[in-house]
Amino acid sequence: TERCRGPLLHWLPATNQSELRMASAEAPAARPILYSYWRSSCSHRVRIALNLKGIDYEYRAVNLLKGEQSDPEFMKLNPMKFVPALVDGDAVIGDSYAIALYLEDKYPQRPLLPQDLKKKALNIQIASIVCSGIQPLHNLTLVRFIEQKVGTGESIPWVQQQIDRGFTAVENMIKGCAGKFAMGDEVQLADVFLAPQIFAAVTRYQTDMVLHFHLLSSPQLYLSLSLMN
Ligand SMILES: N[C@@H](CCC(=O)N[C@@H](CS)C(=O)NCC(=O)O)C(=O)O
Repeated sequence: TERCRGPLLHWLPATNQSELRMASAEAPAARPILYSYWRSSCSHRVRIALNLKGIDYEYRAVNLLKGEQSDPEFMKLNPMKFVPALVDGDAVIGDSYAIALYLEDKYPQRPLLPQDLKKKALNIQIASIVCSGIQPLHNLTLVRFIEQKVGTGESIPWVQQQIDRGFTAVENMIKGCAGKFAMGDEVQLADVFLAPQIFAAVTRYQTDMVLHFHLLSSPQLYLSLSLMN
């Protein structure tokens, strides 16, 4: 398919190929392009990771409320009809978790994962809890479904319950290692996933996060992480 084909050099005649290779050797590398929606916590994770790593990128808005995620052109980038999607050269990645790991490998500056294997696994486990055990239980499609089938306002207590359950688990897991941030005094992958989830919980779902913050030495500093986007 178009997504998997990679660079199209092999379609060109031999002379043009070498000219193109020379030109691309001199041309500055194109900036990665992020397809994102401002309120999307999944996109927010990627924006924080890009900013922490100091990667210059082009922002392209996909308005979820207008249904732009179902645009056939966008679906070539993410057939799941979700944001975010990242295009970096010939790499097309349509999932925040995959994007975060890709950025970590391709742009090793300001690492998000520690060398220590146990801490690395804990970071990955927490990121996974957010992206498979919390956020999918309150994504736009599900919230709309609950509002339509169960009743107006009925999605809020459901969402609060899912967020509270996930954060209670995370809170237990970070006991003993939390500092200014969840895994210590440095921002790590777990924080890149937790901060947007907390931001959404507080600003959109009126969730009381105070209980879950008592382990952190600086909740205000932690919240400011979510403004890095
Ligand atoms: N596992 C995916 C989930 C992506 C996802 O659920 N994105 C939401 C926004 S945070 C979305 O695009 N929702 C659109 C919809 O539900 O129609 C990821 O982490 O990127």
